[in-house]
Amino acid sequence: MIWNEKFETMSTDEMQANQLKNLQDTVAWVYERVPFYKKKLDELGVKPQDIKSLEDTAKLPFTVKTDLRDNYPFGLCAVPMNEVVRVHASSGTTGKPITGPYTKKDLDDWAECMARSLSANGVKKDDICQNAYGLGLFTGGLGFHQGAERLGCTIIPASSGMTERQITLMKDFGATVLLCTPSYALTIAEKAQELGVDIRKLPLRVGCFGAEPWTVEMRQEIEDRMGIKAGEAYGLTEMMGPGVGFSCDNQDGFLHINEDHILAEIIDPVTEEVLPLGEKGELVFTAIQRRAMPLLRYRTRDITELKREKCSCGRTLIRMKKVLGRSDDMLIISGVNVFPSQIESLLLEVAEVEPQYVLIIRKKGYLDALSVDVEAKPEVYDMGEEKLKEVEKLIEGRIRGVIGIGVKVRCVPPKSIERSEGKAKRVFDARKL
Ligand code: DLL
Repeated sequence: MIWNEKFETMSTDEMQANQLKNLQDTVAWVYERVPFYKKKLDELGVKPQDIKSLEDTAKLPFTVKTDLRDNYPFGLCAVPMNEVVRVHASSGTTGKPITGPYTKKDLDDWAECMARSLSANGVKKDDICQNAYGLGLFTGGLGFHQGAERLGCTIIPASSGMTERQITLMKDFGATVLLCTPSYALTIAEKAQELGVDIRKLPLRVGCFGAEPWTVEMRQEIEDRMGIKAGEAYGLTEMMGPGVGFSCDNQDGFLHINEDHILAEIIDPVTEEVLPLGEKGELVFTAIQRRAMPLLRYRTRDITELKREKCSCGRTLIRMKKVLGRSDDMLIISGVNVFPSQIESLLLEVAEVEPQYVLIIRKKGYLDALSVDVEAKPEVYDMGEEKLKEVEKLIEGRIRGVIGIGVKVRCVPPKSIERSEGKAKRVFDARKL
């Protein structure tokens, strides 16, 4: 269902006129209130009144992750703290976390964006939503909570973890919707099987998964194991959290962007030139309605492409292709660029293994060596070494044939790879250890 007919099906001309006005207001807003942006704009000789068309976005400075770190925690905040009603933060594996402050209106807008996202994934007022995204500083938990609340759903704020309890809740409360990361959905599916609970026979019917890259093959695997339709949410703390992009009935690997709130561009990550629709590059966002911390031209590092065609679902909102990797996740193995998602797709086609894997990069002399540890299915593992060798060779051959690199594959025992409760960590770079 379309939550907001007006904005989700608006003509492009009207949308762009609306975006321009909000962009102009936002540039003036940060110019007057955020010394970091005043300095950057002054250095470029750009005044807010120079933004006369959407193409003028290209005149604005970029914002990068280190700018957020350098201004930690609230240096980029455009409102006094007494107008900030909530702060989220991303955990960040290295360095300081990224903070996301919100005004009351920012929270209201976020709930609207989340309601659109859930609604497009097929969630309705009568649904019982089990929210297994981490509730806390992470934007996933409260972001989905507010969206489901706006829709009028019944919410089970389970948060992530305690997987056995998730299954008990799902069963006892009759959850119809599961909200969590795709890797956690797999963990839940596996635990249910262990406990002898067939999720396909429960009332669960929809999942809204996101916060990490996952392939179409992984989506199908989760749909099969749980007997549900798996929708997708995309977003980042720097913009608001989830609610930036969402899938619809047309599961064609593209996600709609709430472009009345978030202006999207694709740039060449090296030359920083804006690329036309349909070309692949780095996604750059400007928050054009946010008041507490509207970022200009934030470089996400996520690699994708945009397209603007009316979707069969009726929405006119611009679409981004499903993100399968970040520029900083890209592995360069013997000069070949490899995204972990390419390997995931291939592994999921092999019936003898589980969708549980890790990639390990080591230095072998002067060369980089990639190895893939993947769990064998229990019945395959029990067949013994010879069978495992055969499966390893099969996967090595597929990876060589499709991606063009030589890798060492190891079929490891069932349940030997750590299960995810949030964002899965699947790449270990032993060169940096
Ligand atoms: O992951 C927000 C979120 C929560 C999105 C729940 C969807 C669901 P961060 O922790 O700041 O925010 O991480 C943002 O995660 O730049 C992408 O690289 C990645 N990411 C998020 N959603 C997807 C997705 C949340 N659907 C970073 N597919 C982003 C691929 C995703 N990558």
